[in-house]
Amino acid sequence: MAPILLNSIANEHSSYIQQVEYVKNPHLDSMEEDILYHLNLGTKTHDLPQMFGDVKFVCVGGSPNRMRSFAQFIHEELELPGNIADIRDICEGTDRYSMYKVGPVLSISHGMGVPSISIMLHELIKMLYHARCRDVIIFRIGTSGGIGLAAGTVVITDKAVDSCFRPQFEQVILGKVIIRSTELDEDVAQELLQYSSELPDIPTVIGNTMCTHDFYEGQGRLDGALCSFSTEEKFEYLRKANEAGVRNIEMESTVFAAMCRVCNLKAAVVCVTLLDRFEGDQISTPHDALLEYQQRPQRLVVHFIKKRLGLI
Ligand code: R2B
Ligand code: URA
Repeated sequence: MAPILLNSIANEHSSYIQQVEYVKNPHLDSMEEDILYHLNLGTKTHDLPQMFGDVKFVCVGGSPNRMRSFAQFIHEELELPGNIADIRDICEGTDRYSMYKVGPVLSISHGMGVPSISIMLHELIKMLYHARCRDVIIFRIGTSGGIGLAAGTVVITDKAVDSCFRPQFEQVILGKVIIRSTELDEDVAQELLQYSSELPDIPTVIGNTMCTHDFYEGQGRLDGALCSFSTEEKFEYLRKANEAGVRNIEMESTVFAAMCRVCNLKAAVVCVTLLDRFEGDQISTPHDALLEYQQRPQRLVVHFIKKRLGLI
């Protein structure tokens, strides 16, 4: 089946250019009500413009607990009034995702892997549209496996690439393979890199991020329940990835980049490496070190937000 290339997105952008930004779906306008099922929100049950109209920064990450801690951290850093214990999970009626709002920042969990983040993004992007948000920047803050980098290094994604090192996301729609570009916002990435130099205890690089559909064999690990390749083949693959500019591996960046690009949302991916895949497969880093590493992308993004808000 020949894939259909939507890379230049000419169709997707121009045919609905009159439509309010962010959503790219002509069918939405004819719906009387939009139920954002997995977020437990809806256009008839919630006043979305009132709840979310002032959102300017959206941060998404895999784990619900990490995104709650991030919301509390933001609350402290922005010196917002009120108690952090009062920050409530807006999606508490469902256990699919968690969402917290602190001032102009939204913190949402997306679970693991492409299908999970993609469902969340469809509903989040529609929510931003219904809430009439403008000029939003979205960040994925997460963890990853490094390629030739010391554990704890933060990687700002230049290009999100697939398992064959191509900057694209393939999806089967109506039985046809559709390809979308995974380019991220270059200016936001450069600005993040520049601010990282003001945080000297956070080693940061910019590079390509490979997104896979599996943590074990899909990332060339030898320690899964099954493994169909040799140690030499694993290292050859990692070497090739390194040559293609890949600096880290995770499981959501391509669909995140592709959907945000089509929907006109400025997006960046900032992930910390938990290990160097040239040195091993198992994540044996001590728990406390892992916790500190996971705060690094959060600290960099908070620094960015404070700069943008003119607080520092
Ligand atoms: C990073 O970490 C998770 C797997 O452990 C996955 O969601 C990802 O992208
Ligand atoms: N997340 C991944 O997807 N891979 C790793 O190696 C570590 C975290």
